Amino acid sequence: MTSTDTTPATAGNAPQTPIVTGEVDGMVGTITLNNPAKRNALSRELLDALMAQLEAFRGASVRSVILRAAPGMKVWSAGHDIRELPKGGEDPLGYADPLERALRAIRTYPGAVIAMVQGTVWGGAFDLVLSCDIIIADDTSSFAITPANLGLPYNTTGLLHCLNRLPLNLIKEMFFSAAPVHAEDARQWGIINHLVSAEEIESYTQNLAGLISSKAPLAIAVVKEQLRVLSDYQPISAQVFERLQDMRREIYDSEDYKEGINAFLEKRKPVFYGR
Ligand code: YXS
Repeated sequence: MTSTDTTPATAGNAPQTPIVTGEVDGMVGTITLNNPAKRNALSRELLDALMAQLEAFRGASVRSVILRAAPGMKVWSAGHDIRELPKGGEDPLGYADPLERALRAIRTYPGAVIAMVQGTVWGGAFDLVLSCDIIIADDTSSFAITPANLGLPYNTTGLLHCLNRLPLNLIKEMFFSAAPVHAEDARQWGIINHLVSAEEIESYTQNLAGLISSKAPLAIAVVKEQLRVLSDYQPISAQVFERLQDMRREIYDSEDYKEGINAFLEKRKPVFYGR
């Protein structure tokens, strides 16, 4: 098993504990998110390291990738790093946002990307997990999408990811309530492919990744891209798209959005007035 970490050593000091590590075992690569102090918040630093690891795997023709949190973490990922969200006046989830770039990197990786989920998944990390091809979770897992906690306008691409995977009534309940969907319900709703015990999730995931890696890689890479192109294809007119963007701009310019961010940073509950 070879391991590579992509977190640069700090100049002059001993290398920090890498917040993202990669290991390759045969034709299966594993990316581990390891920033417990910030609950694996999806910061630019963490996401750049994740994307660098995927690129390294692509260069090494790694056929299947497992994406996981470090063992023992109760939070798989706390979602977008709220400290890096704009404080208003610009799209908080624009095309160039590091999270959006990471989602595209996962969705275009020419091999299976399998999310192995132990612990809670929040906000944009739910979009990250949904962007993986297969999700395997244990009974400590839960999934929440939380823009309503921040007053944040989710982006249309992210809504499409949800619409391609989940029933509309579940999507509405998750976005409206920001409440976590726990493991058993996640299995029943089809959020996850397999719910397995904490004891067996690692071997189960490794075995599935190994099985997929033994199949014809070109056939898998192409069928994955065909499915991505077909599922992303949603003909909406330029006028409709512009109207949706306008509606989102109203939100990210709102007092509520500023209040949501500030409340998190000040560690207090937000009070929203709908303006
Ligand atoms: O105060 P320190 O410096 O120790 O740091 C604290 C938290 O500030 C930090 N942290 C985060 N930092 C940036 N962005 C985050 N999303 C984030 N979450 C946590 O981690 C340190 C420990 O946090 P603490 O004390 O709350 O940990 P805990 O174990 O008591 O609770 C774990 C969580 C995940 C339940 C709690 O941290 C939490 O509720 N975090 C926020 C989850 C969330 O709302 N995520 C959505 C982010 S926005 C996003 O993803 C999308 C844009 S959207 O809004 O559309 O969904």
